[in-house]
Amino acid sequence: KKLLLCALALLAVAAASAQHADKSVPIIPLPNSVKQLDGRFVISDATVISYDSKESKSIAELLQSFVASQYGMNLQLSQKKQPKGISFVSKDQGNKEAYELRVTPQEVVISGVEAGLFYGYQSLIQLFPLNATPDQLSLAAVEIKDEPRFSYRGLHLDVGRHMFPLSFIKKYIDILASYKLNTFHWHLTEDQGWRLEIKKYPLLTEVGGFRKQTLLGNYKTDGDYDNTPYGGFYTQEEAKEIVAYAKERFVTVIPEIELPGHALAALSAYPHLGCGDNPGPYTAAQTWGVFDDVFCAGKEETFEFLENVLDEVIAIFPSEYIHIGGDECPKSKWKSCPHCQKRIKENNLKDEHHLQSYFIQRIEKYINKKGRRIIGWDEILEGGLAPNATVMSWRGDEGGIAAAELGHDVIMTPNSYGLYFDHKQGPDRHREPLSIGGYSNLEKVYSADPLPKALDITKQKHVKGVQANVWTEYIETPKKVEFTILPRLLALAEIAWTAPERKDWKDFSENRAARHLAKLDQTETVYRVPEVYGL
Ligand code: TNX
Repeated sequence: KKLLLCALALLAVAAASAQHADKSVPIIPLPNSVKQLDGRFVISDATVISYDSKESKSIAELLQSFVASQYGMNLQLSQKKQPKGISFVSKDQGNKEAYELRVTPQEVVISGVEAGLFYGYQSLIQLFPLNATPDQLSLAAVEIKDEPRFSYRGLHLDVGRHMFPLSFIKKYIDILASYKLNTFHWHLTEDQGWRLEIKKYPLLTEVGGFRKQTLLGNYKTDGDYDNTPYGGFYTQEEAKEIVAYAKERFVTVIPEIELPGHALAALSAYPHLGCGDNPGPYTAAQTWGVFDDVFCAGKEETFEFLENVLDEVIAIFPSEYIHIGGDECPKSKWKSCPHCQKRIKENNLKDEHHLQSYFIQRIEKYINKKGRRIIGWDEILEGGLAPNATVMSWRGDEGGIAAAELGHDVIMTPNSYGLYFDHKQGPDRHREPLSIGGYSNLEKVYSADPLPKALDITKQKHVKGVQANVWTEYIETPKKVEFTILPRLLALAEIAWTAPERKDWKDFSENRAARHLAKLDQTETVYRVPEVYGL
């Protein structure tokens, strides 16, 4: 009996170490099935990359330029599969994001369709050695079958508080796509700036696109302001360029137009949309926070304006979702506005919270009529949720749980799960760049499970995915954006993609993330050295 126990124990140890070996592929996010095989596949100048369709050709070309730029080797492309070659095969794996990748000493085969093929390519290039000369380039044999846990894997960027150049937006999308995130939530309007050209309302960007000075925080006093206008905006052509760029990388761009709150920049351009009979003048906000002046919910002009804006937004962005904000809308102006009070009475609304719900539901109806769906921050639950709305849960997970229980789709982005990437990455604020506060390190993000524990199992299907948010009050340059998303983005990618039972913090932090950061060291991209490495 003792012997049997002993054998069982040995077996358990063997299983555990096999499992560990199984996990040590250097890929982030960790694939959902990995089998290590014997031997290596050697890449030389004679290695041919083959494809079998227009779609797989473009991915084959990506690999060709990767090998050329990394190792200075020019591999040939071919429509015919060659012995000892690398081939991209268009084969539906059931889920458009799924792929298979097989590396053997004889060949490399990547199969999938659309995003799946692209993700197969992303996994493949992560298997390449960091430092190798062309004469010693080889890959360890492995068989990977992979598909994501969640269909929505997002990262947000606030370009309202600070403006970022188009070239950086593209780099941001590149970073996102290389870790298999598939959604870029572009927060385009804020109290401090309106950043998207709207042809019908040119003052939105001419006036609302600029504020009086560059702010690095609330610590400046009025006397310090230098009166240099700060701002900028994206033209519709530029926004379309971003949509196309993202599409090539299988990233959907969801635009956000904030309403009814966070609207000061819009009001600075079109003051008649504020409350009361003679509203304004307003200026785009010069400090951070939440402001009392919001779109008037009583005037028909407000809805006419927003519908016209949304028409143009819908024409630029083909995404199923249009984000309509909905957060942090103070009700004080509505309380004293005769138009809002009239609306409340005429529609038998209980109070201003129900007026907010009236507002969102009316916008939802309009957007649904155009064949799109709305998504909003969890405040849209107040006063009754719009019937088809998807909720982005940010103030903890309660909003997400409540919405899922009502049968609504949900994206989890709770600040309590460490998903606010504007929060500092170390405990000591004196050692971190100035930030809004809060504390979220790599381990905290990694340990988050987007499925809230308190959510009934039958409602879990409504949780479509997870996103991290990058608010930029204190982040004014592209380098600081990189610093704040990296390496936390690596952990986000893994909780969004990999089955929770496969998560392994030790392997992630000691092996895989460390290797990815070493790779970043070879580029211009900056990151915070995570605390786990002892700094
Ligand atoms: C809350 S999250 C906000 C933003 C701020 C952020 C700072 C959300 C819907 N609203 O307006 O920038 O906190 O962390």
